[in-house]
Amino acid sequence: MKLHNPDRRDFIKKTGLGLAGMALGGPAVLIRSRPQRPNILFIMTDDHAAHAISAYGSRINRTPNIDRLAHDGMRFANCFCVNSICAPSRASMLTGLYSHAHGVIDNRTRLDSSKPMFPQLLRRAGYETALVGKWHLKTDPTGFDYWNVLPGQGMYYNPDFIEMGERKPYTGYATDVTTDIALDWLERRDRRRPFCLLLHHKAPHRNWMPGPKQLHLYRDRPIPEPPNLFDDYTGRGPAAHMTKMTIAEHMYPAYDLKLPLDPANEQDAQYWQRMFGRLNDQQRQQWEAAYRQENEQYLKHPPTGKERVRFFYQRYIKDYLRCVASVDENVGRVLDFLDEKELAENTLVVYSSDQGFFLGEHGWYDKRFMYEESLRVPLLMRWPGVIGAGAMEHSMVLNVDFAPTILEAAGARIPRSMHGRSFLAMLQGRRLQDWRTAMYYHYYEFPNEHGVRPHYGIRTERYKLIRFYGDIDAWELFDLEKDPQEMRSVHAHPDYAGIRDRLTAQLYAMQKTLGDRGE
Ligand code: SGN
Ligand code: CA
Repeated sequence: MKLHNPDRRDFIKKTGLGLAGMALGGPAVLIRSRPQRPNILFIMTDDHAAHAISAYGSRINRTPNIDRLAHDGMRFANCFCVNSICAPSRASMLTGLYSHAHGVIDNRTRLDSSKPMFPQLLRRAGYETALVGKWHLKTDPTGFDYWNVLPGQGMYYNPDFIEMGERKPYTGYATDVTTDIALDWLERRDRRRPFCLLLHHKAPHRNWMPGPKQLHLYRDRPIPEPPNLFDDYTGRGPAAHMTKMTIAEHMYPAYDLKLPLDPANEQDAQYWQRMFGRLNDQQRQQWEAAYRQENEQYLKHPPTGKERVRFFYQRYIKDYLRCVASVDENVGRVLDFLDEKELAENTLVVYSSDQGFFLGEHGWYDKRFMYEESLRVPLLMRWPGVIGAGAMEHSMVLNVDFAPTILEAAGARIPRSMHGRSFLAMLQGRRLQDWRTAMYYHYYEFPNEHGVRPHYGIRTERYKLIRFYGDIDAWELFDLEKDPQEMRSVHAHPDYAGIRDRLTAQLYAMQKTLGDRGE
């Protein structure tokens, strides 16, 4: 790395950073010798899959602002969640614990606020803390000097927020409004203390309503389809066959696909009215202008068979990516703000999502499964002077590691009870000798609207073993090197008997160590 920027050189002198890592090869890494406590800006989105970020090699969109974090910081190629659903993931990030230990095993259970959580620990250590946007943990947020959150899942248009217990309506698009509130708090914050801001977007969660500025994006541009859009689930056990999350069969025409409303479809009408009812006249006009022509075409010549699925996929993915584009634009606003206020140098910026998402792979939307698209979460971290620009990390990190890592970066104590482990050393370009080479996963919510069976499993660098339970009892084993799309379970294959037995024993051992029940 060339230190051609005089401001940067000054900064390094000022903060007592030593130059190290030149001998490591690859991007040079600057290691702090006397760390100054960084500000923490944790941007999180809802259901943003890594494969819809260009820094992760997306085939379907560009995210130039999110990519700035990868360009100037570190991209984690193998970051996974431990239970691919919203509330449990959020609780894991806050507490550093697996679901069974923090208690939020599904979206229905409440968070036990007495568990230590990193924002509250930072606050005790002298940070000013704030939370803006999606929360979804039912109980009021604790450990924040300021909080302003969306009730439940929140609304895309003209959303209500709950500011420190008081419900207030806002005008505008959720991603813009959430960013406005966050920037406003940054302006007003106590400058004598480092800050920790959790900026948590609703987007790009279902029902994928684009903002007014993005309504025409991708208009005449078809988005490439995943190769397994027409997966018929042969080669998998019963769980994949039993889902209710296919683009072909399980989307509401109006609510999900923005097709003209059929009042006879009462459920769809009710869902859609709840969302569309929020728009003001001007927003409605913009909205209708965006979908009108294509909808008229659709009604005149409704596609059938595979063409119908293709049309639905285009509708779904374009709206999803439009929501992502607004997130990207707003990430740019926040990064520009940090630059303008000269905060960028001493702020650790984290970008992640509560889980991954299926973007048509296996014919699906939604998440929940331990399959790759849903298990993997994006993780980008920028901390100038500590993380080398353009760095990439392949070690397996988990969302339960976020809390201990952030606490260590802030020089705060990490509670021993946390399951996760700090990977701060990786940010500094150092290897952690005894880092994990396998991870444990457990998804519990059942019954659920997408018919995904509860399951637990283990993923190593090469293999994934899953056991589905509930009203079924089925195992799957994937060789991710030979079958990265997880199309063919080799659980019963004689060549894999040894691996299967070894992984089964390892899975049960991990379950025991973590203290999780089987089913
Ligand atoms: C809602 C969605 C589901 C989604 C869950 C969980 N349905 O219930 O499709 O799986 O949230 O998402 S909707 O009809 O209300 O849009 S999570 O990210 O909050 O866990
Ligand atoms: Ca989510």
